[in-house]
Amino acid sequence: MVGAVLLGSALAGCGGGDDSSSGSGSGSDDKIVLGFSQVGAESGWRTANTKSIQDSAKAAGIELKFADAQGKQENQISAIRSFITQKVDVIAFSPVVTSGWDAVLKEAKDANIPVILTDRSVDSQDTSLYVSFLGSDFVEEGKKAGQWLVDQYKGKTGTVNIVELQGTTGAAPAIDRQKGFADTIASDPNLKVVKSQTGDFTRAQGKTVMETFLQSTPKIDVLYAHNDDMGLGAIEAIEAAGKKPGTDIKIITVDAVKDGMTALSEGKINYIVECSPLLGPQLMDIVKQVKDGGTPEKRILTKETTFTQEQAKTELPNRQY
Ligand code: GYE
Repeated sequence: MVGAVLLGSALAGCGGGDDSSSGSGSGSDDKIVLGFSQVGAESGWRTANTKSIQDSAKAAGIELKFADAQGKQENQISAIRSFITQKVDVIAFSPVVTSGWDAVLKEAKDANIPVILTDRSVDSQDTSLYVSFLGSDFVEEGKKAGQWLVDQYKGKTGTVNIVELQGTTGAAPAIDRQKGFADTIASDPNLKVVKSQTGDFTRAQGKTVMETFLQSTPKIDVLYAHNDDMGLGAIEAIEAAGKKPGTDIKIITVDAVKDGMTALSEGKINYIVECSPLLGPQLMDIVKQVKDGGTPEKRILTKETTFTQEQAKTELPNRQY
């Protein structure tokens, strides 16, 4: 991505953009109305993200119209249409999958309502359909997960059988976390992904799919799960199969929510790549900037780290989510 910036410096410039929206100027005492369409409540990450958005809207004095799409794109499209009808000032949403948004985004544009992508991206060629995209670099997360594995097996011989629990099919974090990981482990021909299937980012699906992996694949050395929740579900399946998670099967996950960090500190997970759900405060800053006629950066990245088992023990007491 060209022109990506890290948070902090991202919101500095306030251009005198061509503000054609109504309500700016004299009526500026009025509360900004933000319509937000959330993916659902599929994971600990999502719950923390929802709370962050609700809390920070309140703190910023922004009126939030919040819609939970229960994992369905059609619900997100209707929510966005309803926000357009209600003439909200700004629309933000976390697109469940990357494709299929052009029509509704054009409707918002024609109605002069700016749209901010939060957390996940869309594959629209016309990038003027949204003003900014705030969220993590998921390819980078996949690379970090892969690099840890490459380092673990450096100089060792023998095939390493990896199973992968993918996120929601067609979702940006599933596509990108798979790609970053695959590209990185390609440097070691011993590292082989033998099974890869979606667990839809949920604990229940993570467990079910891991059960089938365990049945079909006698030798599993490593599990790479695209989020903590699927990894936690898989841990239950591994224990039920009489194996020791973290020892018999090494586990790498993404997110670093409290439950994931707890399992990491207990030795059941081996490595977690952080993905921060606390996007609310930055989102409210962008909303205000857009409402004031400013031009936010097109791509705003969240700053993230990684955790080993030792680091998880130190970090756990401070974890907010
Ligand atoms: O990693 C997963 C959630 O889009 C980054 O969605 C988010 C992902 C997160 O369900 O736990």
